[in-house]
Amino acid sequence: MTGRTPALDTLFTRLHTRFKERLTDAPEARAAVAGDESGLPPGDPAGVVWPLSTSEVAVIAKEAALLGVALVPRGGGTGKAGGCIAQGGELVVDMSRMRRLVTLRPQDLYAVVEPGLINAELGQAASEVGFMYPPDPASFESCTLGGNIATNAGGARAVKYGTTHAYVWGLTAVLMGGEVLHMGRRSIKGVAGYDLTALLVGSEGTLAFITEAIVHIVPAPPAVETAWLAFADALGASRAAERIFAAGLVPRMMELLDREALAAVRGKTPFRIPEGEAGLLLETDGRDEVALLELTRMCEVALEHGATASAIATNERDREAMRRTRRLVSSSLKELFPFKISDDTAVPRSRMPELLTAARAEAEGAGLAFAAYGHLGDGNVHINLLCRNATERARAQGVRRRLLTTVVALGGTITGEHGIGLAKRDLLDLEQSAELIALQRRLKHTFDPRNLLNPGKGLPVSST
Ligand code: 2HG
Ligand code: ZN
Repeated sequence: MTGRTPALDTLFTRLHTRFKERLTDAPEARAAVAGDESGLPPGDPAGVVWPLSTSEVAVIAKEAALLGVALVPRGGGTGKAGGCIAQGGELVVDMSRMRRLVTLRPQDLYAVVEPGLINAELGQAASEVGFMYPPDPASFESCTLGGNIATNAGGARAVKYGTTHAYVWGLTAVLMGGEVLHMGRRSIKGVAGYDLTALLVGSEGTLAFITEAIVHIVPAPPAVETAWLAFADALGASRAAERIFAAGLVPRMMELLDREALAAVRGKTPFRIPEGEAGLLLETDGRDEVALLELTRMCEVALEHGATASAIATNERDREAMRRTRRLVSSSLKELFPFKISDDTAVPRSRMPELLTAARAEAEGAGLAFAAYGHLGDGNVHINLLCRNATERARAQGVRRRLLTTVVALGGTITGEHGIGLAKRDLLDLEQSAELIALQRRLKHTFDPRNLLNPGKGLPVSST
C-alpha cells in the first residue's frame, strides 16, 4: 500500500466520528474498490468511504480539500476505461449506498434518482407505471446511474433513443471544497445559463460529485419485437444494415456479432443461433402490430440484400434469449482471450463497412486475432484485438494506435460510449487538438484548482 500520509491520517480522524464503520482502510475493502472492468491492473486506494447523502459528500469533499487529499468517486465498478481506479493514495468515495429512487413523476416525464441506483432498478420502477428509461448499457443489471452519467454511457437502444446525455435534465453536484450546486431543469425545456448539466455528463468524475439527478423517462412502447439475422460475414451484415436504414426503417436495436463473437457464445445460450459467420440482432418497438410489421419488413430487406436466414422471436423468453446471447459476447471473449483490447470505436454509420474491413486487415496483418461486435446501428462497434498473453497485448498496442488513427480519419471517435478514463488518456490527441485539450485543462482547473478530484483521468498526462 502507498504509505498513509499525515494529511490522510488527519482526514480519517476528522471523518471517523460521523462515518464510523462507513469509513475504512481495511485491505479487503480497499481491494474491493480498486479496479473496474477495463482490464487495467487494479489501483491502490488508501481507503473507502460510503456517504448516504449530499451533505455527507459535501463534508468529505470539504475536509479532503482542506487537507489536500485526493478523492475518487465510484459507482458500480463496471466502467471500461479505468475512470474509477485510484492510482495511489486516494480515498475512494463509493456512492453505491446512495441508491434511492427519490421521485417518479411520469406525468412530468422525469424521475429523481440518487447516483447509486442501479440502471435496471430505475427501468423496473418506470415500467411499473408504463414508462421506460432508454439508456441500457450491457451492464444495466449492475451499473449505477451515477456511473452512467459520469461516463455518458451508451447501450444497444441508442440507435433509436440516443445515449445518457439526452436523458439528464438536471443534477445536484458537489465540488471539491464542499460547495453544493443544483443545476438543470424539471421541465422539458430550459435554457437558462450555460448548460453545466451537459458539461458534467461524461466528465468522468473529474469536475464534481453527482449526488442526485433528474432523468427523463418516456412512455414505454406497447409492443417490442426481436429478430436474428444470419449472414456470410460481418461486412454483409453492415451492408444489409445500410439498406434497412435507406428503406426508412429505424430499429430500436441493431447489434452485430461477427464470426469470432459468434464462436465465443455458441452453446452458451438457450438461443439456437442460425448457421452463418455473422449475426444481427434486430429489435423494433411501437404501437401494437406496427412493431412486428416493421421488423418483418426489415428482415425482408435484409434477406433481399445478403442475409441467409432470419428468425423472429415469438415470445418474451425467446426475445430475452436472443438479447442475452449478444450481451454474453464481451465476457465470453474475455474468457478465451484474457488480454484482449476492446475499443468502443464509433464512426458515421455509412463508414462502417470501411471500418470493419480496415480493422480486420490491420489486426490480421499484424498476426493478431480479431473480433467486432456491438452497436452497428448507431455506428459504435467494439473492435477487439484478441490477445492471449501479455506479449501479444504489448504487440497489439501499436496496432491499436494505428487502428484508432484510421477511425478518426473516417470521421469517427476513439470512444463512443466508454470514455477516456485512464485507458485512453494517451490516445486523446489522435482525436482532439492541443488547443481543445488545453481548454479542457482550464475547465478542470476552474472546478478543481488543486487537481484533487479523480486526478489523472480523462486528459493526457501533462508535464506542465
Ligand atoms: C458491450 O456492448 C459493452 O457489450 C462492452 O459495451 C464492450 O467488450 C466490450 O468492450
Ligand atoms: Zn457496448
